[in-house]
Amino acid sequence: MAVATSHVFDTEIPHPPWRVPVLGDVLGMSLSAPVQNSMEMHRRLGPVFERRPFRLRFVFVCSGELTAELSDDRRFAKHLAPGVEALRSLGGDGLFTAFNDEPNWRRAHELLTPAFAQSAMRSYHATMLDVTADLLDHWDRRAVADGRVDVAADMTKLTLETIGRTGFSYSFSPFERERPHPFVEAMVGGLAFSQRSALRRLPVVGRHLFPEAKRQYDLDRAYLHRVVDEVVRSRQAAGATGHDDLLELMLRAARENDPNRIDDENIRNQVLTFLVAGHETTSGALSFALYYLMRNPEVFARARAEVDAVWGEDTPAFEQVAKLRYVRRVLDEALRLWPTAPAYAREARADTTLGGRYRLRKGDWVLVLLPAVHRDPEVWGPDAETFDPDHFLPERVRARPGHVYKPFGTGERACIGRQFALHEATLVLGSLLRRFDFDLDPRYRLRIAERLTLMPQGLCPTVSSRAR
Ligand code: MNH
Repeated sequence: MAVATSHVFDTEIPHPPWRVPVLGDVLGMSLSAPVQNSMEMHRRLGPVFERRPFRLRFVFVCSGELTAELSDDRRFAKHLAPGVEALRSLGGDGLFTAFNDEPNWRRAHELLTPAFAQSAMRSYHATMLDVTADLLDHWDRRAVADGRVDVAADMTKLTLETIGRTGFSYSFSPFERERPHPFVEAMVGGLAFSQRSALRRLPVVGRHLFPEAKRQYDLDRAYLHRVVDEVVRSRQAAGATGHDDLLELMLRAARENDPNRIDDENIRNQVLTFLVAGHETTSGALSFALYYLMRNPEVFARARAEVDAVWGEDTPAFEQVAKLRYVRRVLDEALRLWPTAPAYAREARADTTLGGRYRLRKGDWVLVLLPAVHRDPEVWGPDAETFDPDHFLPERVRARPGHVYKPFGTGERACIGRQFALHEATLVLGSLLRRFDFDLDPRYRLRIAERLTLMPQGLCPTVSSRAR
């Protein structure tokens, strides 16, 4: 395929052929699978390329070396790419969607960071165990029925319940429902629509696109706000009753006139942000990890042997979770191949040159396409595409350059929930390995659904009680 180039950032950057007036690079684009579609582009166009749908401009970075350079916080900062900025209609100035210079970002960051320290994780452990037990019960019941489970759906139930209960002492009662909680449906609908809103901002035709969808979006958004307000109100009605969670931190700061206190509207934005950011990505990570475990019997056996050796028959104590070093490497490796938050954007703080070659002016930004970065053969060698948890053996991690593995983003705006997610996911994987055997149809081919995050689609193995 011919490679075309264009002048942007004062530098020639490859772009797909067939660029046409007005529409730009829309030919060959995909609304339903933009990440996988861009990975395909990367294979043809190399480590840096651009796509210009309509008047938007996306420059993709796919190499480890450039990703490391972009991690220099003195030269680059988080940028809200159009897809993330569109989420502000739901998340406002909540942590994930706040602009760097919005005062509520620093206040909420200072206020909530202690809730994600290692010491705080300890206090969530019991709740995480409870929610995991609910999942195990649910799968026990499935195992005596036909055994079929929908991995992604059940992982999503689990992770939403975990953040609901640990963060806000609120239960969605997920395993008592057949269908997803309406919160999840409204969220998925709201997220999908907000992504299309970039198109709705196009001149003239834009606001006429998706009129039905806009009405549904308004309903979804109102519903999400009702749930959040209900979560907050049920707490305020209970008064200060010894809850020790994210919501309590925020409400207490307001009561006690803490310098980092945030107002009611920002609290609402944070609650919604945490309910959304705190579950989809972890659910996907768990689902991909289970997929690879089922497809790699040797890895499965090693992981299970570790759980047996470290946990035995006991309920794992807090400290025993991080001791599952191999299970953790399975997760790291799943998040390498399919980082469930697949991209983030970085902008130049001042005029600069990236990679000694791409001249960026202050404010110019690029997208780091993580699944491509994480498969850079310069960093990962010839087996970059192969699932192998030993990629994360300590000596191999030490031998690699820094800042080339970024599933949780980078710098000050990196994921606040990293420890939380890893503790939860390791605990759940360990528990499942110990309790169940899995049978995945050998004809199943990994398909990946893209919303904001990546998720395996149609992953429905049969589970049975572990053969002893
Ligand atoms: Mn999380 C930011 C990935 C789990 C809450 N998260 C980010 C970013 C990535 C990310 C990447 C940075 C995005 C950017 O630069 O624009 N997060 C993940 C992944 C998992 C995950 C892959 C699970 C696996 N995240 C969680 C959990 C929570 C959470 C769990 C909450 C309990 N994440 C956040 C918040 C931010 C964030 C809040 C925004 C932080 C900030 O900008 O201050």
